Amino acid sequence: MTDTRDDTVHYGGSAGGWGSVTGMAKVFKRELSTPGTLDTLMRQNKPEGYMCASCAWGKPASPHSFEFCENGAKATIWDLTRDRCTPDFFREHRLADLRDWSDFDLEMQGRLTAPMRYDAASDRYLECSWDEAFSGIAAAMTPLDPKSVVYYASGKASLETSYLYALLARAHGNNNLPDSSNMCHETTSVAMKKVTGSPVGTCVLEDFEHCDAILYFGQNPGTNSPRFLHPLQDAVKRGCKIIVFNPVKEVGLMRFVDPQNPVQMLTQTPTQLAHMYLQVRPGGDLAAVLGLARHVLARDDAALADGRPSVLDTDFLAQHTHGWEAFRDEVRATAWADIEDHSGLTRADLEAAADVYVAAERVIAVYGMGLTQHVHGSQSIQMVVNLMLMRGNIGRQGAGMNPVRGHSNVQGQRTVGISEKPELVPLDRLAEQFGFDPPRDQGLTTVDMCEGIRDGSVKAFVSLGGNLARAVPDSAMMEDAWRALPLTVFIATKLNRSHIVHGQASYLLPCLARPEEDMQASGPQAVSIEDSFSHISGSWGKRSPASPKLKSELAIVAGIAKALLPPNPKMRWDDWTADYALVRDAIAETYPDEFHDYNARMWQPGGFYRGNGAHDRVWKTESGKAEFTVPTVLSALGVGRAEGRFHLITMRSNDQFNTTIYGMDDRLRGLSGSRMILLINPDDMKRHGLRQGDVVTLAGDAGDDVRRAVGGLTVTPFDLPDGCVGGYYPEMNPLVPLWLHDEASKTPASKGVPVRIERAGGA
Ligand SMILES: Nc1nc2c(c(=O)[nH]1)N[C@H]1C(S)=C(S)[C@@H](COP(=O)(O)OP(=O)(O)OC[C@H]3O[C@@H](n4cnc5c(=O)[nH]c(N)nc54)[C@H](O)[C@@H]3O)O[C@H]1N2
Ligand SMILES: Nc1nc2c(c(=O)[nH]1)N[C@H]1C(S)=C(S)[C@@H](COP(=O)(O)OP(=O)(O)OC[C@H]3O[C@@H](n4cnc5c(=O)[nH]c(N)nc54)[C@H](O)[C@@H]3O)O[C@H]1N2
Ligand SMILES: [Mo]
Repeated sequence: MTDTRDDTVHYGGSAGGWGSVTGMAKVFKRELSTPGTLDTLMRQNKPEGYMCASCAWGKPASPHSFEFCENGAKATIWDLTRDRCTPDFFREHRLADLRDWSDFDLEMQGRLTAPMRYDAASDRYLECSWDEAFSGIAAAMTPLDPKSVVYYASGKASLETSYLYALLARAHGNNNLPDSSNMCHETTSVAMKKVTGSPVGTCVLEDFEHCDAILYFGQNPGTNSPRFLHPLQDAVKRGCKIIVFNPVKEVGLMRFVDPQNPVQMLTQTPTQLAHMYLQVRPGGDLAAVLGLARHVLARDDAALADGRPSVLDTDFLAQHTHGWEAFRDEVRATAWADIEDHSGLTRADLEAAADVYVAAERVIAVYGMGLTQHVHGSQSIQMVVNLMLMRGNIGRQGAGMNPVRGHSNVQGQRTVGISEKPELVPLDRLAEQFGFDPPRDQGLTTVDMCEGIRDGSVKAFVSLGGNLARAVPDSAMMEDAWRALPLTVFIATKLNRSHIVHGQASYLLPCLARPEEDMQASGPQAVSIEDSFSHISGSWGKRSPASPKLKSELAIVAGIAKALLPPNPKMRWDDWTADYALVRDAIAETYPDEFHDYNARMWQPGGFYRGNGAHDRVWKTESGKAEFTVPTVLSALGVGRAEGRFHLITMRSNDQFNTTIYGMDDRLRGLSGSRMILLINPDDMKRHGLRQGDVVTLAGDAGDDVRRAVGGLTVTPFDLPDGCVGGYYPEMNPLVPLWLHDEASKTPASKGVPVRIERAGGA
């Protein structure tokens, strides 16, 4: 494995290790979190414990004694801060002034404590009662066409809340239920569903104990799912080979020191994770995987010529797949020169990677935003499926597709009905269960919603968590549009920019965070969430709430529903709020195959498995088989390469959770002090006459007439393929055109944004 080139910033350390411990301690100290935080951390991701609100990685049945990571701990500590953002704060600050504040400073005010409504006369949020908030929201919404109202969810709220939220939207009369998944793994939901019949990953956590090779595309576990490093380390120690495809040399995929292993901590001898690290061009995975497939075919030809058995799983191909011949012929017809050009990788490297694939009995393909956030992201995912099908690597132990989900319950929200796609929801059953007529038309995705906010067809926006003003593409251009909305409603734990870029009428409704005790009429309530492996676990909050005026997310959703909807004895909003077990009974009635005996099974160690057709080789596709697909392109980029154009990768630092910025460090990439940086290859710097420390502007180069720019970026040499640059999300979001999204799912193409570099005083 080659190490990072020495003329770039680099971090010589490893993921995990002492760095992760000090990273945690820093936030812990600054946040002066409430007593009992340590107890919460000890119960994190344990059976009968508290399920971390950071990422969606699986919860093992036999957890480590510290089954949490640096970033999971940061997320918990961030929720349990002592700081409070009370109505007094708004007495001191008009919203116009807060528009100049950074994301970091806004959230640093601490937990929101009381319901508030926007007062235009004073340009402030003023405290109101919960009843005033609910009746005010209902009064503002009632005159609106229900189709002009959007119910967005950021993927954190529990299954119970999410189910009721989706019911609220449908009973109100729309399927406008986009969620953060629309900017994230919607590509998976659409692409995987089409070819495997399952919209989610096909693996379970135990598969990592049996795989011989892992193909690892565009996911950064060191930062985004650090608990994954343990199964990866164990797999490597068993002899499993990991082949990484990523334009960025992520330390988390190279070296890991297990903070739970005293010997490794004291000796600081890391486990080398990646067997090969291939710095593919952004969007080049499609060509790279096609190259692997081409070499697998060559190996098969050679085997058959020598009278050896086929290297393909011919029985599987015959019994379980559709479209094989067309795919095979396309692969044979594709020239290596094109594969090398689009992937940026050499034929020799791709052949070596393909040999690892062929030698492995069982292979898992892991992926994240590096595949999903491209214009042809769906085709990249389907190309990986093609390769996996060639050797029957889906639907058996130790093999399968493993998309790593983001928010802790983002997959679960889709499972229980938060979807703008009515065909994915059992509407007939809901109609029968609740005696109403659910709308049947397509709802709005996040991108559709942004377009609707811009053209005025969307009138009201309800946000169950999240910070869309910052998370969406074209964020600068969107800000004026948000402010023209007649109504915005935010259910949130902390103040963020979306609340400041509010509609003409606006409500800010503070909720409990998951570690906090949720006391209702029947006693304390647990909630449940679904992880990336389709396992559902219960979670108890035990800490005392940040303020006595907080309500649970579920109670807030029920409060809005009761005020807005006509009475319906089958929609038992009060009973549901009093006892969440009744909500779980309703979920089990809607989805009996997956959620039967829900209230008992949610406490099973490791969670209960809700099942997955493709995992059992039951293909719920059009042909009833797993589908091979023939790609129409060789690169996932929507706007191709050209002289002077770079493709921007928008990245997460190790010190953020999406739009929540914990600090200015990106420890694992050896960067610190500022997020306004432009990462660029030293050869490209030379070619463009740039020096380290120059301050430049990035300008959009997508070919439309819109001026998009982000200035004040410090040039920082970094080990990247030529022709691409890196910068942080959400600071770079003004550069992502709203129309640049995955062709099938509309997931914004945040990893392949066409830009040009401008120097002060012009281009
Ligand atoms: N601490 C922390 N944890 C998080 C989050 C967080 O912000 N902070 N966010 C959560 C959420 S919502 C999500 S969705 C996940 C996101 O987790 P990831 O899926 O890991 O997402 P990113 O960090 O955006 O990008 C992943 C990787 O893709 C690489 N990449 C970029 N372009 C390409 C490409 O064209 N091809 C390939 N092969 N690789 C490419 C980048 O270099 C990066 O290493 O993490 C979740 N967990
Ligand atoms: N350029 C670019 N854009 C991207 C991405 C990218 O990689 N590049 N990634 C995309 C992805 S993968 C995602 S998932 C989206 C994320 O988009 P969102 O999910 O909309 O954003 P978050 O930053 O996760 O939301 C943070 C806010 O949620 C609120 N919050 C936190 N905890 C809770 C809670 O328990 N309950 C409630 N009600 N509120 C809470 C707080 O007020 C906090 O400020 O961004 C997308 N945008
Ligand atoms: Mo995400």
